[in-house]
Amino acid sequence: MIPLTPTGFETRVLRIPLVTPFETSFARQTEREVILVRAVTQDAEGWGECVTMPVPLYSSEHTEGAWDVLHRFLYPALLGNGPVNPLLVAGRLEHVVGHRMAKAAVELSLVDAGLRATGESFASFLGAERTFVPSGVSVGIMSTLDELLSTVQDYLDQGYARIKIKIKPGWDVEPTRLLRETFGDGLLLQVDANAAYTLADARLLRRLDDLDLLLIEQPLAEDDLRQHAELAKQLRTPICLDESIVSAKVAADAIVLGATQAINIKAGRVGGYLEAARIHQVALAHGIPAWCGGMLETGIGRAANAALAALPGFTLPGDISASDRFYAQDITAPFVLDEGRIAVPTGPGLGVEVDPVRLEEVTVRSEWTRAPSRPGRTS
Ligand code: OSB
Ligand code: MG
Repeated sequence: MIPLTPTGFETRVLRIPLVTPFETSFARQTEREVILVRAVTQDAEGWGECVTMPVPLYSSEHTEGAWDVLHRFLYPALLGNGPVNPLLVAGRLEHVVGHRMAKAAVELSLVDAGLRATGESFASFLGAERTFVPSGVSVGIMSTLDELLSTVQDYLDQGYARIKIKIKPGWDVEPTRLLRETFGDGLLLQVDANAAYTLADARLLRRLDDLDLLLIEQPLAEDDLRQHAELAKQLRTPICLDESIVSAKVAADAIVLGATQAINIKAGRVGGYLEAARIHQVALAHGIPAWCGGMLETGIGRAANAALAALPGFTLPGDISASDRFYAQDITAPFVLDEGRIAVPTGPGLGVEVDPVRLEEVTVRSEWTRAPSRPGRTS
């Protein structure tokens, strides 16, 4: 990829209303607060999405923290230091510990700019082998079983290829069994606990074993690798780690330990799409199925996810739903379902354009950071 000289970054906090509240074991969301990064370089502009939430409940990152780290530590490492190879951005930011979601957004904005400069699509750059990816949907915790049934029925009518329901203690075996009994053996079904259980719940979780689930996602805490390996010995249902997998290194450790039999790959959680692609290689090499997770992305992150999910090792349907699953109006043209699939963008870079009017409507905070003027120059 061509080296770029970044001249500035525009950072925006967006708040976009959700079409329906989204409840997980850790939070109930009615809007998506997200950070959008625009890189301006001498050759082209590019976009990145920082998938932090306003509260540090899914992971340790959150909006205000990411905003601070972007402005005080990440942008200064890239501005005023000459050309930057977008593929080496992660290395330039490595001295900052953690803050992977913020790093992922910066890297994506420069990779997008680099690809737009040469006209190559992100999918082609990553080595995508598919033009469409199967679309799964993540269904939040509901207040009643009836509401769950009608919601899932509606998604199936729309053509979604796979259903994932969020579970927590008190909302686990019963709703999952009801879905299996109602929709039959053909339904591709999985559950996501977002770390809501402990190893002491093994007996309860074993009751999911006869429901023929594709997998159970992140039953235990983020740092419970060994305990996930213990739990795996007691379950037939494959365990799929999400929160725990923060790098390719941890992915390899988790696989070898027997802690994970499938992997949810999210670029934000692991520090960028390049690390995400490496995790996919690790999974492929071990014969472990991988799939692309989601963080209620806008059209920017959704476009990037579709490209990532088109790599050959993404063998299970991802959480890449149509835009209208979350948003009545997105900041790009919406992604739509086509026979249960999403089309992978083919245009330069991420292949989607941000609608400036909609962007302005949903922006609650914005700031420009420019490269410092070079010392020694008078004009
Ligand atoms: O655990 O996969 C998760 C959303 C926010 C935080 C964590 C998770 C999720 C989802 C939604 O499940 C996936 C999507 O974007 O469709
Ligand atoms: Mg998850």
